[in-house]
Amino acid sequence: FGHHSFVLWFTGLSGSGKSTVANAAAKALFDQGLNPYVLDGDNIRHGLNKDLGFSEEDRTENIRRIGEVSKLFVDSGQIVITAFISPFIKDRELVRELLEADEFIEVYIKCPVDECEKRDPKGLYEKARKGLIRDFTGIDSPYEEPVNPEIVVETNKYSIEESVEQILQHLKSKGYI
Ligand code: GGZ
Repeated sequence: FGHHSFVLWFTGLSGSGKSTVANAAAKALFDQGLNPYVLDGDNIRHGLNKDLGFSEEDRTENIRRIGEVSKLFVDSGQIVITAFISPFIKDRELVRELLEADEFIEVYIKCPVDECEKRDPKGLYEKARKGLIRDFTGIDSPYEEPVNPEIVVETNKYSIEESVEQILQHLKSKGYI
């Protein structure tokens, strides 16, 4: 019956709202009787991937491992929501290839970099501008926009609730939930 496991793979800049929307979407799915799990920096970069930094090579390895973990979750019947910048197209496509075609749902959390910089919830953009942090995405490290994401959520135009609703609508229209 309808529901099966899948990955909602969020991608977007630091400060774009990935974690916020991911956690709100997880709550909405939970309220529908589903049991999603959110993978983010807090439970991955502080644990499994604490040996990795922010060079291009380390980001690629970060995403590869998260892809493999996501695959394990999907194999176990779980719904996963990942919230990582995942700035490189080739890395996201590698994760897509790991999974079945309908198990990978790319969600572009779209927000202009100047708006993310204005929000600067952790003061990281300011530090990057001052040169205190190197290789910061959107400042001196690239972000490659998704070419054909299944969902685009514009967090500078819509509220968190509207963003979640857009994601749920997609999942319903495609028969995931
Ligand atoms: C980007 C950095 C950096 C650099 C530390 N570049 O806003 P945040 O704090 O909570 O989210 C960012 C997080 C990015 O980690 P990811 O694992 O999502 O990145 S990637 O997918 O590219 O591997 C930010 C913080 O870590 N952070 N240094 N240089 N973000």
